Amino acid sequence: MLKPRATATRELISLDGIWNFALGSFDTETDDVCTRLLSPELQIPVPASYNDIFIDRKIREHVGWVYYQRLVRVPRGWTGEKYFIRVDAATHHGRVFLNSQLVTEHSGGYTPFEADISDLVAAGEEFRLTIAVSNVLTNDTIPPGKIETLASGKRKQHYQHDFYNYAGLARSVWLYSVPMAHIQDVTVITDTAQTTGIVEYQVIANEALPAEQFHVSLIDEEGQVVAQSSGPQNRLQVDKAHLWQPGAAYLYQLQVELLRSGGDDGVLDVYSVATGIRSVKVSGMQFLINNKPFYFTGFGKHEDTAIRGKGHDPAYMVHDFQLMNWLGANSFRTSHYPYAEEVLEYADRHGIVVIDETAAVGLNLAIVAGILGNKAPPTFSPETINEQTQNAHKEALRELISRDKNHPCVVLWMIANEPASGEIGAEQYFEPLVKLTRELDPSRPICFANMAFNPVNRDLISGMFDVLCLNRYFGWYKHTGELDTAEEALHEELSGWQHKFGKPMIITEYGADSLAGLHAVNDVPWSEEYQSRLVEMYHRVHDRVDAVVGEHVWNFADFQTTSQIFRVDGNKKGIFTRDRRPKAAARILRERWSKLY
Ligand code: GCB
Repeated sequence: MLKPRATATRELISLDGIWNFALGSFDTETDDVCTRLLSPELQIPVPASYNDIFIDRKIREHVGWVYYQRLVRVPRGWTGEKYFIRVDAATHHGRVFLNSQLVTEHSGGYTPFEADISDLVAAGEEFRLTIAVSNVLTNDTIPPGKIETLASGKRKQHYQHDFYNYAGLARSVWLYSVPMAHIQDVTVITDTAQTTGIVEYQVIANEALPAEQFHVSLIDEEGQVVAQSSGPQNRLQVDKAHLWQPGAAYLYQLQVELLRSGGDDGVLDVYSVATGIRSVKVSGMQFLINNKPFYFTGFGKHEDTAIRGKGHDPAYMVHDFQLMNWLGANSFRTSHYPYAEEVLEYADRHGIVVIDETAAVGLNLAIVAGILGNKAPPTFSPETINEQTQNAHKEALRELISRDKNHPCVVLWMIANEPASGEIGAEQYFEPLVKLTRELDPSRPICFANMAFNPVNRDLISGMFDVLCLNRYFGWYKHTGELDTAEEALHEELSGWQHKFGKPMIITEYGADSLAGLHAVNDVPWSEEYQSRLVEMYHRVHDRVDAVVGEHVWNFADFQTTSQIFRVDGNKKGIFTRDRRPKAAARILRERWSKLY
């Protein structure tokens, strides 16, 4: 699905701003809110999660549907065009109503969807746009969850991940136009052969058009056309190409034109895709970008800030990238869901490498049970993670790859975080997902994040993946306060994985909670010093294990979680506080990463 853009043939109107807002019930079927005018008593900014905007527990902890509404006018010049409402994300289910009519619905809280409204409202007319959003998570959704009805009748949402279930319209909403005959999709795959850049493209139009009506130009950063071609698919070659390099991005524009038929001048439609020429490969124990070994330094992140929750905010986005750059971080992971497309565009532009993750977090019933000291039910069963979950997971993969396939920054797909990879049923669950991911994108390696309960002798699925990604908390959840023992245990474990698989390994999570301002001379967990010493301990081990090709600290910044006795106003494993002030460990990372690469 192409990101909407204003071009010579397309127009784009942002619907961000203040919308009317209301709580709905658990089930929209019984609600008539979408068919009437909402009072402006409660108003809300878009984009933002709704939970922390109001001073009202009922809204913060609401389980079910909420409604967003505003008036929208279709520009009068759009007669003869096609136009769409596009929602960048509705977490986790969205239903779009035009006046009283349902025009589209979508499940999956972090990928876009749209509705063609050209036949429903004429150019120049105004309509009432209502978007119903539900935050409910069940075994049919990704991520999964479960609803409990408390004795009081209140519904409580449970889920197997720790970050807070922020919901609403956390990304932009758009109204945009395209010409009647238009470009529907573009796929770009790049490679390198010595100094030559190779760009393969495929264009899909919404109507069958002869090949000569497709015209493609590759334009460099100086505006010079460096290669041209016709036809809906082809292969372009660029001599002495400027490669997209980590830390040194170079972006060509792949400009696609649909020409008018009959040879008369002019175009039906035009759309450009920012294209970084680079190659990604796994070879032995190395991860190669442009045939050079790459070592990942950086973080698992969250889209999380005070008040806006998961609302996209360009000021925070740029500041976060500045802080990562200050530390010498060259990469990050979109833990634990696809991030706003603007984040990937920025990473493309600035040469930051991305591990792109689906929202498949919490496919593991042993973690929560383990924390509560209960016996865990099986993760994979008809009553728990089942065929419906797997179908939702497949859809999540399709939508992630369809949205992000053209970003040069994305070098690795992460298809799940910490699933029960050692339990019966894991292979049957993951095999079809691995196959699907490889069919959807044969050009990138794939991985999942393995957790400590499934070490090398218990894990059943790592053989299917190209890169081993390990989340490990030695010195924190295990061997707490005992860094010497933790160091030995970590080294032994990583050596075991290297010995068995001989594949590149990224430590995709390591870290410790620390309360900013808490200091201690001894190894006192929660102090800034302990967090610092723990990351130093990991670094010593990473440097001793050849297969380790990267380290992502958990987490970039402190973030909000559900209420738990081992979280203090959220997860405090940030190297920065939630308002982005550095803790002591920032210095350790800066020293190491800015020298390393
Ligand atoms: C993990 C999870 C991450 C948690 C983290 C923690 O393994 O992948 O989502 O936030 O541990 O701090 O417990």
